[in-house]
Amino acid sequence: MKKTLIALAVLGTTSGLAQAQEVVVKIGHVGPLTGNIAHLGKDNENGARLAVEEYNTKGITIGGKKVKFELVGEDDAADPKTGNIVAQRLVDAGVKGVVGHLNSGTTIPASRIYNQSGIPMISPSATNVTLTQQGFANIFRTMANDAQQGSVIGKYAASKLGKTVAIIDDRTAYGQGLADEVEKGVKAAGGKVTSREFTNNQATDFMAILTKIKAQKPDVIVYTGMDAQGGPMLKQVKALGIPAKFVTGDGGCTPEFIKLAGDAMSEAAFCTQAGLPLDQIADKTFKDRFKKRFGADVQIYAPYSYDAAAALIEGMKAANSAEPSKYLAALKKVQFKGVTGEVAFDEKGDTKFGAITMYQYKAGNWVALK
Ligand code: ABU
Repeated sequence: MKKTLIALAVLGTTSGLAQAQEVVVKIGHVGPLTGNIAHLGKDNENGARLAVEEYNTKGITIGGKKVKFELVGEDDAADPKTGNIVAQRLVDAGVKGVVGHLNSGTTIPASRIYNQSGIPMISPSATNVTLTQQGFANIFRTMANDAQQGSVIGKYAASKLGKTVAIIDDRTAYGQGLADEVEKGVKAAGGKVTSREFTNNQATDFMAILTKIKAQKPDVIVYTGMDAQGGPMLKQVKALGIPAKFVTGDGGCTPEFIKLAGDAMSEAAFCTQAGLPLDQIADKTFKDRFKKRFGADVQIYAPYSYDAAAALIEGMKAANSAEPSKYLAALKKVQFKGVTGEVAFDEKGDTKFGAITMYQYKAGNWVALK
């Protein structure tokens, strides 16, 4: 008995004790892992997962204990009701922070659940302006918002592509909100909005809307929605012989859009991202590490998802605590070099260093315009 006690005491002075005291800190991730934009949800989840795995190699100690971060993934199927259910599930599972959700339409309602629970939530992709205007101290995002994006799209469309613009949205919080901002931008640039039409985020047939728009002969069609609709919509624009330029926002600024639009892609297609091009982000090796780990190319917001997870961890490190009530104040003040560049939040929780990039389709890819 005496020998056993001595052995334990010796262990307690060595790394064996630190090992025994390793604590698991759960970080939630939510996005659509099923449905027509599952490829984007997986992209976001993989970004957060890479951050967690890479931070775990650094041997981080918080509150005197070695910490292992664990990503708990949930699927909200891009559906607001499911989003609320899985948000509550993450809270009940004891996550200390959440990366997500992907869609504004799921993120905004779920943010109320995280707010009531006091758990910090950082979306890497939900761009609707309202998200950070609710007065919630624990809600953040790592990319620019739709006031910035809509203004760029509207002004670019009306000043560079033509004076008359038809706008179609998908009636989601994102699509509708961005369409409103695009309309303001078009008018600010002296252009005219010929019509506002809408579809939904499950639609595949846009012929009736496009036939109506064709008769109005707009110079530009702007679609605010996701790639699952935007790609097929451009195909139908071509099938109807509409000569308008086509512009879509960040929800369509993906390799998947190009695949879905197929031979309708041409240099008359444009899109925006609420961030920097992959070859201009701070960490030039990110895309290769991502590809090596997941065997897939970045779709769009994986780097911003990485930085959202990194911000949660940097906040915990700065506060020397993983308890939300203790590290939230530190998270609000973090500033560090993430994979996308400097990461820091303003008083509302928006990124301080948001960028919007306009792309044009050229020779098989979206190419950033100078
Ligand atoms: N920002 C594009 C897709 C996500 C969203 O805001 O709904």
